[in-house]
Amino acid sequence: MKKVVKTQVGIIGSGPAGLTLSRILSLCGIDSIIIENQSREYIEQRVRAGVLESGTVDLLNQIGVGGRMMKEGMVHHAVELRYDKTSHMIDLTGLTGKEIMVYGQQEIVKDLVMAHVDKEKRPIYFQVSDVQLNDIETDKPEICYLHEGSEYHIQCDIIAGCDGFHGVSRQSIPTNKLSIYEHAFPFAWLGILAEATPSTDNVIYANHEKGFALHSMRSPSLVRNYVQCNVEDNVNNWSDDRIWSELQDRMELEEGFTLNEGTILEKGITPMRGFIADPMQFGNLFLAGDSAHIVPPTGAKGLNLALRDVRILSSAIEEKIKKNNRSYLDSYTKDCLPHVWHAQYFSWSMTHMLHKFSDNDPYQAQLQLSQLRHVTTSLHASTALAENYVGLF
Ligand code: RFL
Ligand code: PHB
Repeated sequence: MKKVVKTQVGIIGSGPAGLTLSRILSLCGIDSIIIENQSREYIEQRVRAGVLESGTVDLLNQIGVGGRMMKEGMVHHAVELRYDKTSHMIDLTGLTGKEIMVYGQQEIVKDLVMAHVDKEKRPIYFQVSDVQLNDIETDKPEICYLHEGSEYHIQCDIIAGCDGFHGVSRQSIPTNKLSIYEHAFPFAWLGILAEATPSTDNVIYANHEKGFALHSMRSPSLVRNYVQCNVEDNVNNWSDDRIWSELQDRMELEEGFTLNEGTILEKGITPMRGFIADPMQFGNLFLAGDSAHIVPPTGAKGLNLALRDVRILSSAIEEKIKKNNRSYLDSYTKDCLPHVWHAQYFSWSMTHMLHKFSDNDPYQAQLQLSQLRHVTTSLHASTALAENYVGLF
C-alpha cells in the first residue's frame, strides 16, 4: 500500500552530512525526514575519517553534539612529515593559532544519531530500498522508496541529496545539466584499525621509496594506519605481518623508530580520486558532501567539506522557508564551490608530494623531496600548509 508523508526537507542519507543538516534544521524549527539504505549498526561502525578542522569542531559544539568529542577526542597542535628518514614537525598552533581534533567519523555519526533518535525521539528510516527522486525541478519534489514492505512517498519543499558518492541523488540530475570534473590517482590506500598504543602524539605522513604511509589514532589504545597500495590490490594480498612490516619500513627514521603493533580489527582498501559535480543543485534538489565532491584523503578534508556544505545549505533553507527568500538557495553552488576547489587543490598537492607515482621516476622522487624540504624549512610554506590543514574558513 502506498503511504504519503509530508515534510519540509527530505534528506537522503544519514552520513555526517545528512545527520548534521537534519540537526541544524531541527534547531531552527524546520521539519525534515531522513532515509538511509543501510542499518543503524552499519553506519555507526563504518570506519572513515579522523581529522576534524577547528571550524568543524565548533559547528558540532554549537549544535549540541560535541560533548563526547570534547571528552574523548584528541586535540593535536602539530602534524609530522617524514622523508629521507628524518622527522619534521609542522607546528599548526604556533603557525595559525588553531588546532585540529582527532575523533572518529563513526563516533560523530553515533553522537548525531543518538541526539536525533534517542533524545529528540525523531525517526530515521533505515534500510530503505528503491529510492527514486521525482519532480525535482518543481515546487513539489517527491522521494519514493520501499521500507518494511511498504511503498512511501515523501512530499517536501526541498530535497537534500546527502547520499555520498554512490548515491542516487546526483544521478537524478539530467547529465546534460551537470559538468563533472574527475581525476583517478594511480594508487589506493590500505587502511587498518588496530589495538595498539599510538606511537606519537601527532599524525605522521611519510614519504618513502616503498610508498606513502600514514600513522593516525582513534584513542589511547586504538590506532588507524594506512599504506599506499596498488589500485587493483585486494586485502587478501595483505597479511597482518606484511602490513606491519611495510608500515615499519615506511616510517623508519635515521635515529631508529618502531611503530607500536597490535591486533588488526579492520582492513579496507580505498581508491584515491578527485571528483566535483557542478552545479551542486538542480531545481529543488541540493547535493551536499560526498554526493557532490570527493577529495583524496591525504588532506583530511572530505568530512570537513561535507559539514561546511550543510552549514551553508541549512542557512539558505531557513531563508527560503522562514522569509520566502530563495536567493541563498539559488547561489548555493556559487557559495560552496570555490572552497571545494581549494580543498581539492590542497588534497591533490599533498597527494602529489607524498605518494610514489612510479617504480622508475627518480626525477619525480627528487622533486617531491625538494617540495618537502621547502614546506618544512620555509616559514611561509609551512604556514600555508598549516593554514590549509587546520582549515581556511
Ligand atoms: P557518506 O558518509 O558517504 O554518507 C552517505 C550516506 O548515504 C547513504 N546512502 C543512501 N541512503 C539512502 N538511499 C540511497 N540510495 C543511498 N545511497 C547511499 C550511505 O549509506 C551513507 O550512510 O557521505 P557524507 O555524509 O557526505 O560524508 C562524507 C564523509 O564520509 C567523507 O568525506 C570522509 O569520510 C572523507 N575522509 C576524511 N575526511 C576528513 O574530513 N578527514 C579525514 O581524516 C578523512 N579521512 C576519509 C578519510 C575517507 C576515507 N574513505 C574510506 C573514503 C579516510 C578514508 C580512508
Ligand atoms: C585518519 O585518522 O583516518 C586520517 C588522518 C589523516 C588523513 C586521513 C585519515 O589525511
